[in-house]
Amino acid sequence: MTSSEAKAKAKREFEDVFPTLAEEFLASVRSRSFPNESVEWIKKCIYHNVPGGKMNRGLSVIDTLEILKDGKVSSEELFKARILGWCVEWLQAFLLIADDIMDASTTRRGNPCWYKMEGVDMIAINDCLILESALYFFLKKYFRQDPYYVDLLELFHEITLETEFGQSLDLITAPEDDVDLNRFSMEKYKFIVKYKTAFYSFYLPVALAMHMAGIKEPSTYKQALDILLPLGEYFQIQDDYLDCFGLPEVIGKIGTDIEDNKCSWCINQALLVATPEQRKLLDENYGKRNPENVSIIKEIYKQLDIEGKYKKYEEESFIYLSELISQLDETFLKKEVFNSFMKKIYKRTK
Ligand code: GPP
Ligand code: MG
Ligand code: MG
Ligand code: MG
Repeated sequence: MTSSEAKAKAKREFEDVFPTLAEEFLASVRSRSFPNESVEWIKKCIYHNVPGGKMNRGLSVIDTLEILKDGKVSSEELFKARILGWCVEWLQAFLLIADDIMDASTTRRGNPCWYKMEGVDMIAINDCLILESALYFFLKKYFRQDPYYVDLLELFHEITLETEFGQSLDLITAPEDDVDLNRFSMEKYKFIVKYKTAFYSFYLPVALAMHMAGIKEPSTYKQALDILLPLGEYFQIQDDYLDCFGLPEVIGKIGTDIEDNKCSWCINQALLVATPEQRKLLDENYGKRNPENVSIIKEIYKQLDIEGKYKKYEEESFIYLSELISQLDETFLKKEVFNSFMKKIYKRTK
C-alpha cells in the first residue's frame, strides 16, 4: 500500500465510526420517549454539522497514538482513539455553528451555515450546545472505566474555556459599529489566535492521544504545548490569508473578516507598512458590509503585496517550526507527531 492509499484507508475507517456514534446519541434521545420530530431535528443537525470537514483534528488523535506507540496499537485502542477523534470533531461542529452566527457568515464546507438553513435561525444556538454535550455522552460511554477518564474530561473542559476566552477577545477587538484600527496589533493578534484556535485544533488532539498512551508527566504535555501552539498560530494565519485570498469553492466558505472588522493577520500586516494615504483609506473602508468598501481594502492589500508577504511568512514559518521540532527531546515524545501535523497543513489551500 502506498502512503496515500494508507491515508485514505485510515480516513475511511475513521469515517465508518461516525454513524455508530450518531445513532447511539439519537437512541439516547429516543429512550426519553421524545416525539419523533425532536429526533429528526437533532439527526438533521448532527449530519449537517459533524461530518464533512477535513477531519485533520480527529485523524490526528489516531496518527499521534500510532506514532507514540510505534504502531503497536490494538484494535480496541484504535477504536477508542477514533471515538476521541470524533469527540474533537463534535466539539469543532459546536464551535463552528456558534462562530458562524457570531461572524455573520453565510457558508461553511460548501453548504449554508446551519443557522442559515430554512427554519433554523437562532435554534442553532441550542443545537450547538447539544453537540457539545454529546461529546461528554460519548466520553462517559467509552471511557468511564479508564483511569484517565477524569483527565479527558478536564482536558475537554479546559480547552473549551481557553477557546472561549480567545473568541471573546476576537469579538471585542472587532465591534461592528466602532471601527478603530488602532485597536489592532500583532501582539494582540497572536494572543487571539493562540487561544481561539491553537489549543483546540492542535494541542487537544495530541494531548488526548498522550493520555491514551499513558503519558502522565506534566512536563511532557508542556513540551507538546510549546510546539503545538506555534503550529496553531501558523494554521490560523493561513486561515486569515485564505479568508481574503482563498477561493470560496475550494475553502468551502465565503470570507467575512474585512466586513467583520476582524483583527486579522492581513490587516495587521497592512497596518505595519501602509503610507498615511493608504492608512486613511483603510480607516475609512475597513469593517463595512458594502462590497465597494471591501474592494478598496483588497486593492490596498494588493498595493502592499500582502500575498507576497504571506508566501514569505509561510516559508519562514516552515523553517522556524521544523527547527523547533528538530530540537525536541524524544525521551517521551516523538518528532514525527509534530512533523505529521506539519505535513497536513503546510501550504494548504483549504
Ligand atoms: C476560528 O476563527 C476559531 C473558531 C472557530 C473558534 C470559535 C470559538 C467559539 C467559542 C465559538 P474564524 O472565525 O477565523 O474561523 P472561520 O474562518 O472558519 O470562520
Ligand atoms: Mg468565523
Ligand atoms: Mg470567528
Ligand atoms: Mg477565519
